[in-house]
Amino acid sequence: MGTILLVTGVLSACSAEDDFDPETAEIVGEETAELTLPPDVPPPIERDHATKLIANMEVIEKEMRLADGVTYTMWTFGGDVPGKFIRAREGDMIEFHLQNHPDNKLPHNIDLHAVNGPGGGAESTFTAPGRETVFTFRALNPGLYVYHCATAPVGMHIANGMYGLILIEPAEGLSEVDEEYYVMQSEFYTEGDYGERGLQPFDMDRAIEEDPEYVVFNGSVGSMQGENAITSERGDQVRLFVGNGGPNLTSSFHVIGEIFDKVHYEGGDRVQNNVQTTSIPAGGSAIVEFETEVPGNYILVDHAIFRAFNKGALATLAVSGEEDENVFTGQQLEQVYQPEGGAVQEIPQEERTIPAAETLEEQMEYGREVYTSVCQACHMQDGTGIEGAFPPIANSDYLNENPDRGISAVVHGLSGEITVNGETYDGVMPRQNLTNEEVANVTTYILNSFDNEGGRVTPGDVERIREQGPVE
Ligand code: HEC
Ligand SMILES: [Cu+2]
Repeated sequence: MGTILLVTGVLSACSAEDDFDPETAEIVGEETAELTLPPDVPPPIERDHATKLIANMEVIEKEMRLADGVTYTMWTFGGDVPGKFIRAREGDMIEFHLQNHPDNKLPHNIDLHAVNGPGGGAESTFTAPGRETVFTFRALNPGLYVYHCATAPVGMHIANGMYGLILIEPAEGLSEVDEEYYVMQSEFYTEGDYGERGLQPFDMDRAIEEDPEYVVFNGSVGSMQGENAITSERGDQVRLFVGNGGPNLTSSFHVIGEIFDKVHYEGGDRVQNNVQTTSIPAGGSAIVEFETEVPGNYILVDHAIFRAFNKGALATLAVSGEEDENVFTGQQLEQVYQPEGGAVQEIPQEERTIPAAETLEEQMEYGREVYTSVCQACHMQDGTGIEGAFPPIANSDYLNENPDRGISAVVHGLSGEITVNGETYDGVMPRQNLTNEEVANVTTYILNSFDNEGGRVTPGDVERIREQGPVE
């Protein structure tokens, strides 16, 4: 008996939060919620009590960038896709104001998955252009929740950008981390194919087929790349609030080169440790946390990988700081591999049997074969590359200014910052193990394709660049 009493005493003493009931917690004071645009997250909540929290969300319909040269009429919560991030605390009484800008054409509403009540607030917030509606809900369940418009046709309102995240922090708060970011995946169904320029209308047939042209993070291709990459310092703890607006696809969310130390899968309380890829359903979320042990660029992808490399689902986390060879060395060796015998030697180039091209036509034909089998994986079939990762060799001012650079990239590899058509790239192109003949053919092929300015490269030119070393 004595023991039982003792145990009970210990349990109730261990945390004042044990008594916390979000449904009856006293509401103290009032404040206006600070909402943020992606990839930013409002600061952690310092309050140790529930409050009346006023959230103002303005719906704005506007034309926005979807990819370079491609725009789309987005319907936004707060002026961006995804919509503004809302951060509240378990037990808060949230007074939600939905404002529909007078210049908008359509009525909208909001269904917050954090709400216990009909439609998640959808019926209470049905708002015509130039009107405002208000409803109040109590944040009873901590977690990371999606919100979205639920006005008919619902799919179309979501497809046009109407989703975002609301975090209800548990009363005891979340653990302290160094960086927090807001990342949300979604798809766009455009009439034009991927990359087709101009203002692209919504394509209902493609949406019904669940066959999007774009799968993106934070509303556009390249939203978090180059200068806009999210950042961290080596040794920091990073927390990503990841949502999936859909409207249709489940995300296989993965960060290349990182392991999630913790995942609050489905945005709930439970934590799974040591996760490589987490599944995030449409209309769902996950909180992922990891330490950035090694500096470098980490690519966020939907590991349904064609979506990443062909539909836009790529973003970059740039980690700065000192290398730590105890965790990761980088390449330590690159040499010829010979199954029999270990001697390091050059592959005798004459022994490789490739046809010698006689004419420009033959060079083009053989060059195309090399391009398709080797270069296309990174520079894409049409030579346009991948924004933020692989530079275009189509209409490339960098290449046309000095075609020797093309030969050099192939025989010596290329790394460090370069500028191609006004965009900066800082990637690594590995040296390609090709014969002089093959290099001559493939560079001739690219110079005479993809709107480049022409030119012809001979095996002799390639030999010269091999001997001369990398071309600036
Ligand atoms: C594994 C991916 C990859 C492959 C395969 C690859 N490249 Fe590259 N390439 C790159 C990257 C990355 C850069 C930019 C390097 C930098 O930022 O310094 C680049 C740069 C270039 C450039 C100069 C920049 C420009 O856009 O004009 C040329 C030309 C080029 N590559 C041609 C080729 C050719 C030809 C092949 C096939 C023989 C090839 N590449 C294969 C990744 C690749
Ligand atoms: Cu809407």
